[in-house]
Amino acid sequence: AKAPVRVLVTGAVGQIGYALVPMIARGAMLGPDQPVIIHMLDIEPAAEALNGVKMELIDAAFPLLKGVVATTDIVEACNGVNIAVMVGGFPRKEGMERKDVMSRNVSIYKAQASALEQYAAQDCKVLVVANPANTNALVLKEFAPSIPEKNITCLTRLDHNRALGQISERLNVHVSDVKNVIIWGNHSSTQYPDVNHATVSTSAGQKSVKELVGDDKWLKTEFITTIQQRGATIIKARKLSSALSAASSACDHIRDWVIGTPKGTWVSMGVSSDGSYGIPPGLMYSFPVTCEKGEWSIVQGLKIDEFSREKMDATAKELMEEKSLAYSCLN
Ligand code: NAX
Repeated sequence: AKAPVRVLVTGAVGQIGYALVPMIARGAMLGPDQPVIIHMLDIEPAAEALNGVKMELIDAAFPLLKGVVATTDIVEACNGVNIAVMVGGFPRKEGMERKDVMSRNVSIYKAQASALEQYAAQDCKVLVVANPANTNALVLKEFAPSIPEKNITCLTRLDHNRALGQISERLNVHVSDVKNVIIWGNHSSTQYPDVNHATVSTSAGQKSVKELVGDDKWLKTEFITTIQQRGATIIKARKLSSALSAASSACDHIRDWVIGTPKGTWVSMGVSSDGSYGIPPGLMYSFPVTCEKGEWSIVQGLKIDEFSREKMDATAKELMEEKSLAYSCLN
């Protein structure tokens, strides 16, 4: 039998955390034959609720779940973890300045970076979900210099999956037949969902999404804004932000990273830029990536037209601004 993998979920009491831990315990993240030990961290006011989630995990009698650590102590939470999914953070509340929210998250991610660096397993893979996701991941990377840069990522897979979903609805094809959309940039309303290289599997082979949709105007306007605004649309409908889709996408992100992407398929991940496609090196930016043997690589050589270039640069510019805001919070 395989040795259990330790998976940390921070903010485990929150909506995403509550949806995510049972998925992990059922094998949706690491596969149906991989035992797991789930570490859950939340803050002191949530300690009792955290214990309640632990009780439910026990009650569900998951065959793959070999242990649960539920704690408000960051050191205990990080101890020996192989995977860390960072969902906990400080949400923006009405009337709050952007800088105040940033400042709170910078201090959280700075502290958690040090704890991960000191106590997590050497090869720990980190996924930041909490917003501002790219910039929280950037702070984590800066303050955990001994964690390999390639092990720190942020979630844009939800946006990627939303784009697959919208194309599937529009073309009336199954979502699993659509592939190779791209989310470029920030997990924010400046992200650029790009279908220029996306395809659909049909009985007559792979067809281009652009050709099948046949409506360039829709792809360049409504499609893009639908994906950019999807989070807000869900809040409007549910009075709560996306949770099950975020949790499911976090599982997809880690699963593909660890197990690998299928041949000929790429996914979107927020990763540290190496300068590919003219994106400033070191910026945490969402790129198309393929994964093999636990390592992601940015897909190279895609043709970028002028429309795409502008959108890719606009979202990079926003990330540079967030980066300087984050740095200004350090002083
Ligand atoms: P909730 O407010 O329901 O849960 C957040 C949890 O984090 C709470 O239980 C809170 O006590 C805990 N927490 C706060 N500070 C903490 C700390 N320092 N250490 C550990 N835990 C801490 O939010 P939820 O709806 O679950 O969303 C979580 C985060 O995901 C938010 O930042 C949200 O903006 C972000 N999202 C990111 C998405 C993405 O695609 N990257 C999509 C969904 C989601 O909006």
